This record gives sequence, structure tokens and C-alpha cells, in this order.
Amino acid sequence: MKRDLLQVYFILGSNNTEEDPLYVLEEALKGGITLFQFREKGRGALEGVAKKQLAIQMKELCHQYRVPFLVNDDVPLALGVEADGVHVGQDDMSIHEVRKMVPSNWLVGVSSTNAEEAIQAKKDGADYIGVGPINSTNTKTDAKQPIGAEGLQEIRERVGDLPIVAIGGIRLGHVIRLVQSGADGVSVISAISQSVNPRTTAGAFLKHANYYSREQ
Ligand code: TZP
Ligand code: MG
Repeated sequence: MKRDLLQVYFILGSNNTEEDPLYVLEEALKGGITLFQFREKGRGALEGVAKKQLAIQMKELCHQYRVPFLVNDDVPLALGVEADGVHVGQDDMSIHEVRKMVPSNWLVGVSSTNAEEAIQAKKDGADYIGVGPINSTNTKTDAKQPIGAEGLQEIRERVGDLPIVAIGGIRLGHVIRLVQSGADGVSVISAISQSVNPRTTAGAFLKHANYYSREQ
């Protein structure tokens, strides 16, 4: 995959914001997010037809801005709305199972918290790994212990050039350190979804992620 796609990877579900999620997504797209994942889970999460409808609207918005649209966990939904890829966790469907079900040009990402999981994901043919949680987060209730920039750096050293996006409790001020530690970009929910100005915040994240990659 083009690793630039991971620079500002925004994740959103309807319960991650008090605003209209489509408004938040469009603002984030205007600000310059590079990849999007629909992650509809937890308290008050939409299901069935309502979930699918929101997914379709989000995909259409993403495509207006030429940003790929990925779905978290739910491979049947991803297929049903003709997404551009899926992201699975360690407890979800395996990459082998996912690859058998989806078109060959889809992006398939996997979450990894340690080097063993990361190396396995690389062997299994993941396009990228989401590494974290970097910091503590209130957004994911069952998040594992934070691994910090040090944990990320260790994983980078073990997986060679596999595309990596850092995730978990990431704020603007963390971005440069994370890119220095081997991340191709950062993935955030609340930093953008709870921002008073998601467009400006997304733009600032892009500037930080970009600025540093140009310096190298
Ligand atoms: N996976 C690991 S941490 C996390 C996910 C989905 C939550 C990220 O949300 P936030 O608000 O950016 O900490
Ligand atoms: Mg999952």
C-alpha cells in the first residue's frame, strides 16, 4: 500500500461524537485526513439497517474527497457497502479468512500490541498494522496496557518496512515523536471527533505527520 495513506487515519462511529457524525467526517475530510475507518461499536452503537445506511453515507463522503473507506471488524458489512478495506483486531476474523472473502485490491489492516503479533500479521500478509495503544485512552473500554513510543519503536525494529500506524490516546503533541519512533502516521478517534473544530485539528495533524516525513 502507499504508506502516505496512513498519515492521518481517522476512525469514527456514531457514539464518538455529540455532533452529526457525517458533519464531523466531512469536516475531517476537508481538513485533510488521509484514510477513514467506520468503527460502530459500544454503547448506543447502531445496528442492522441503520448501521449500513450510515456506512453507505460515510463511504460516499469519503469518495467525494478521494479518501479510502475502511470498515472495522464487520466483513459482511464491508462487502455489502463495497468498502475499500477492513481492519480486524486480534480477536476478530483472521487475515487468512478475511483475504478469502474480500477483493484482492482491498486494504486489510490488523491491530498489534506487541512484536509477536506484529510479526505474525506481516507473515499473514497484512497491508498495515495498527500499533497500540500508545497512550491510555477512554475511547476503547477494553484497551490493553499502553506501550508508549518505546513499544512502537521496538515493533518497528522487528517488522522492517511494514506500514505502521500508531493508535491510542494520541494528541497533536505526540505526532512527531511517534513518526520518529517509526510510525508512518497516526490513527485517532477523540482528538478529531471531540475537537471543537475537527477540520482545523485534522489539518494540524496532517501538517505534523507530513512535516516530519519530509525532514527525513
Ligand atoms: N484501538 C486501540 S486504542 C483505540 C482503538 C480503536 C481507541 C483510539 O481512540 P482515541 O480516542 O484516539 O484514543
Ligand atoms: Mg475488532
